[in-house]
Amino acid sequence: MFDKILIANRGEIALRVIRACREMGIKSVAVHSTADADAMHVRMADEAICIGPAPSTDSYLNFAAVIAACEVTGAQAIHPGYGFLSENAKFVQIVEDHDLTFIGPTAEHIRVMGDKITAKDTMKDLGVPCVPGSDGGVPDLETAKKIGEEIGYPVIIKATAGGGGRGMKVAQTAKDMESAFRTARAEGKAAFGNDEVYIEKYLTTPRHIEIQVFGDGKGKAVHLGERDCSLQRRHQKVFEEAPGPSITPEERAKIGKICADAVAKINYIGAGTIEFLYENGEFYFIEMNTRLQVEHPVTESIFGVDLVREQIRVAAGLPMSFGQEDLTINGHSIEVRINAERLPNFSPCPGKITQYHAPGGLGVRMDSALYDGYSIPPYYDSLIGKLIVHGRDRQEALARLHRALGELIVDGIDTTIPLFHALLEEGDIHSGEYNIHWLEKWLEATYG
Ligand code: MV4
Repeated sequence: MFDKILIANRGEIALRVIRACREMGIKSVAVHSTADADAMHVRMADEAICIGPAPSTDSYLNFAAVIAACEVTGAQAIHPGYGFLSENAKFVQIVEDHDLTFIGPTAEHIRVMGDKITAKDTMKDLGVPCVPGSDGGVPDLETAKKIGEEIGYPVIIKATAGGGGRGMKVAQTAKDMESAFRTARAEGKAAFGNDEVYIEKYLTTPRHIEIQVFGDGKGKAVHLGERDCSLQRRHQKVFEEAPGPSITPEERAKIGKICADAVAKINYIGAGTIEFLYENGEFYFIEMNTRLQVEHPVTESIFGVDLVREQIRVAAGLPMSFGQEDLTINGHSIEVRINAERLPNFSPCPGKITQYHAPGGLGVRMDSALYDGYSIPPYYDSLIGKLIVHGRDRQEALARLHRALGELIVDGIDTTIPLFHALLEEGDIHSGEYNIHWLEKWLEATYG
């Protein structure tokens, strides 16, 4: 096992990893930018080292500075958290070249899943159900139109280097194909330097269901059920739950086994998320995320496992501490993302926290790096906390969420807290009847 792990991240996820390290008797090293000298992760880690100026390109994304911080402190492994370097295959290669351990998948797995066409090809070959569409990349408009006729409109054109909603265009009819095709291509080129695109049947009212998988890198893998993350605004999730209110135990077991078998077959190591669109009882693969996700706590809550501890174990070459037969669901969990944002436009709202009070009590977990008097810097993500509740069933989890939101105090800035109070008044949220378009429609109807 490692003696010392460097955490190449900040905020709540850095604390999350430090906590796992401390429970495992592993020393932790925080890295920080000059803007984060007073940040909680710097205080909570055993050691901290400044790796550059405020912009993340010069600090949290600076390969050389992160590697040098390992050499200076003697850290043997790097946990990337989510975002930043977590899905950067080039960085992982450099980590390995320096005889350090990246706590996450191999550079090769990150590369394969980072290119959406290769990811889909790979998953299809492994028996994972995919959205009907083009067989790989679509070279020109003529081919695009032919595929449109074959699969039927509406279709969606997606940039292979995209993901998370960037470089996607819907063509409702054949007439839209030319502009949608050109725009998706141009966006892929401009944003990622890659103009390759592919085409899928456009699903009009799906849910976003993602399956948590975990592999030991040696051909063994499990699934930890699904999360329903359909409540999103502009591809940013705001409310996530597990289990999914629309998924039956039989469906879970079936798609879960398909996913676990797929990642076992490729010797996947660590935590991964296989994203699906779910419509009319069918799952359609869209993307795989090769990292720990923001919403991993809802899965931890219902399975009672520590996913970060497990990531560290397998990275150190130890076996996973559970098998599929040990994994049973207990109750229901919901996470809401507390962002430093002003409603109704969700504009970033950094600034000084004059008062912070975290909720507590049975079934409440608050993952946050906030403290009284902390100033949220303007340089980074607006996520400032995650409130995760657990109950014996969905109704109890919702009631607990309502109670915990009432205890939470974040003063001095605007946050997304009022959004969740408002959502808890909605019948569709209580019945669990929502899809990927529900939130944007509701926001439009509610705030105009
Ligand atoms: C789709 C789709 C409908 N049909 N693919 C958006 C982000 C990226 N992960 C995939 N996305 C979508 N792909 C097909 N074939 C609709 C979306 C989509 C979406 C997906 C999940 C959650 C929210 C979404 C909001 C708008 C569109």
